[in-house]
Formats: sequence, C-alpha cells, structure tokens
Amino acid sequence: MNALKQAAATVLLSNWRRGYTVPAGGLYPHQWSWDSAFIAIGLRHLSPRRAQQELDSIFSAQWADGRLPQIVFHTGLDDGYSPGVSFWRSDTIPGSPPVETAGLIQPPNHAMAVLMVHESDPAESARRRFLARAYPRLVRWHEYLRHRRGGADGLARIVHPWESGMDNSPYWDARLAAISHSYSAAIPRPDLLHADAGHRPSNGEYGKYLYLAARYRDHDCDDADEKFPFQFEDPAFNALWARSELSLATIAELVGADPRPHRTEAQRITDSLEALWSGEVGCYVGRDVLTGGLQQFRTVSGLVPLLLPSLPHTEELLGMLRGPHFRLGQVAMVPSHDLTAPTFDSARYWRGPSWFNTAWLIAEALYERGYTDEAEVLSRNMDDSALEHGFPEYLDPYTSDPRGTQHFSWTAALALDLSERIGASR
Ligand code: 2M8
Repeated sequence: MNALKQAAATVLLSNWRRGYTVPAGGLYPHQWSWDSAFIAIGLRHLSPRRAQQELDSIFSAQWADGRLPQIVFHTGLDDGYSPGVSFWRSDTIPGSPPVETAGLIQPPNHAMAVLMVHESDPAESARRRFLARAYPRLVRWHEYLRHRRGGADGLARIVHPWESGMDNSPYWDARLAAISHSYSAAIPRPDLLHADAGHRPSNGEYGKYLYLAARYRDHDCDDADEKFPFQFEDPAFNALWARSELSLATIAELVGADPRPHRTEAQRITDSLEALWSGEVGCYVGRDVLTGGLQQFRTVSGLVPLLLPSLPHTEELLGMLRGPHFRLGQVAMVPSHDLTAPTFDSARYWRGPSWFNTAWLIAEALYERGYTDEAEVLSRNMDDSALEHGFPEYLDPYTSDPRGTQHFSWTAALALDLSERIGASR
C-alpha cells in the first residue's frame, strides 16, 4: 500500500462507526448525506462492501416522501452537535423514518456514488443485490426533488444555506440580510470548540440559519410553507441532480428498468440550468426564487455544471476556471469563491478556501472531457496537500495552509480515489 492509501485508510477507519462514516470526529459526529456519497467513492478502493454499507445506511433514513436527510443521528443523541436530535425531534414529524434525522436535505450526488461503487466490484454488488436495493430509493429521492422542490422553471430549490452544502456562500448574503428574524433562543456553537471562529460562519449567520431551520421544522418539513423566506436555485445542486439522473439511467439499464426517462430528465434539468447562466459574470450563479434575482457572484458552485456532457457554456466555463478568478493550476485546488472579489476571504467557510470535494468534482469533469493533463495536475495537487497536512477540511488557496478540522473523511476518500486513478493511468 502506498503512503497516501495507508494514511487515507487510517482516517476512514477511525471515522467509521459500525455501518457509516462521520465526516470528522468532534466537529461532525453524525452521518451527513452528501459526505457519505463522497466517502463511498473513496471507500470502494478499500472495501466495496463497506462502501455499499455507507450508502445503504443513508438510504435507511429515507423519509416517506422520498427525501434523503442532510444528517442522520444514528446514536439518537446530540453528541455535542447543534442543531441535533433535540432540535429536530424528527420522531414527531409525520413521514420521518425510525432513525432520528434532520429535516433538511443536501445535494443529490448519491446516484453517481452508487454507480461508481457498483463498478468497483460488480460481482460483489450483484451478490448483495446492491443496485436492486438502491435503484428504487434513488428514484424516490429524485421524485421528491421534482415534485416537492421543483419550480415552474424546472429546477429544484433549496430552502436553507445548509442544503447547498456550501453554507455561507456569498449567494445567500442579500437574502439573509433581508430576513429580520433570528433564532429566539441562545445560539449554541459547539462547532467553535473544534474550529477557529475566524474560519466558521458568524453568530449573526447562525442566528438566521437556526431561525430558518426551526421554521421549516415547525411546518413539519412539508415544503408547503408558501411564504418561506429562503428559496434558492443553486447551480451545483441542480447540476448534481442532472448528473445523477445520467447515472440513474445506467443503473436502470443494469437492473432491467427503462433508462430513457432518466436521460430525458437529465436533459430537461440541463436545459433548465440556462435560467442560472449569467452573461454578466460568465458563469452559472444562484437565483433567489422569491425575487427572481440572479446573485452575481462567481463561486465554485457555478463551475460544477461542467459535469454535464451537453452543457452549452462549456468553453466559457473552462475559460473561467483557468482565468484570473479561479486560476486553475496556479493556486491550491479550486477556490470556493472568485479570487478577485471583494467578498473573497481565504480562510472563511465557503467564501474563498479550496475544498477537496469540489476539486474532485472539477477533476472528474476535466477527466471526462479529455483534459487529462489538467485533471492530473489538479489530482496530484489534491493528493499532496491532503497527505502533507493530515487530510484537512479545506485549504487556503494561496498558501495551501490547512483550515477547518483535520482527518476529514471526504478529503481522505477523494484523495484516495484520485490517487488510484492516477496510478491506474500510469
Ligand atoms: C458543513 O456543513 C455543516 C451543516 O451541514 C456545518 O457547518 O455544521 C458543510 O461543509 C457541508 O457541506 C458538509 O456536508 C458538512 C459536514 O462535512 O459540514
């Protein structure tokens, strides 16, 4: 085993909790939805069976309406995380699963992960009927997005910054500033015991986050609160949905179902993404559904549509990735926000630092589009930084200094995945 594989395996083993992986002991002591899909993509190189269990475990928390929850609290305890079990009280909400969960969701990268895990060991997958179990779960999850979150323009909306996975992206600034309410009780910040306050969202932002989450919970998470004050269409969320529909088409073929509706759906979402294209800034941007306003910020979310094969703005997006705003190959990985923007902050959560999961998505897109040299440079950059700094949560794009917490599961999993690919291509 090479050094990276060994070190990544150690992180993944220490964060494994009988059937699922926590993103990081301490800061994130439960199972997170999109983390688990990313983690499974790396785990498949160590144990395809464990990677299947990781995804099965998220599916076991599916709600009656098809949603896959943002967080699954398998221990049934807060365990020092807020908002946890005692905030969500999901057992009192109709349609919730037997296990305690959050009511919100996260980006739909699961079908992508299911297919990759299957492909790592098709015989083991067939023996355990992994795809046959996953396929109907994924179909219901995507139906939830279409029927409960879908808007007239064909895109799915998110109802909380946490649902984007990119918690305090500048996309949300104007809307959060326009919300005059804050959480009425004291704001617990156990996260600050594990991470620098200067890297995490502020208390003001947390007050709004908790206000929105409590309001969603108090409406039974039923997506029927028409005046809900936070409704956004996010480019990465919708691009991952479209991309997952393509994976679902392949999964459908493998289980003997009809792949065509999934391909049609992927194309429909890809076409709908045009509503988020901003000629003004030259990439996809978030849209505030309540005002219709495009949020004119360049963020890594706006580059993730590169994962879609039939994207009309591919050349412009590649130019954006390589140009002065993101400087592919000249800074650490891919910054989460425009390096030239006044709102750029090299240390603060999702407002500038480079994250390993988004770098992996961009590397994947570059490999698929045949830009192998650039994809390999990005992959090596990810692998070297991950190993050198103890698998940090994210990096300063200019100095590569580690930020956030350490021994972070998706960092280990995705660095491992890319190192296996580089190894295989030699
Ligand atoms: C971060 O988000 C959580 C809330 O979901 C938090 O800040 O407490 C984000 O980076 C998110 O993308 C990630 O899934 C989660 C766990 O790693 O942490």
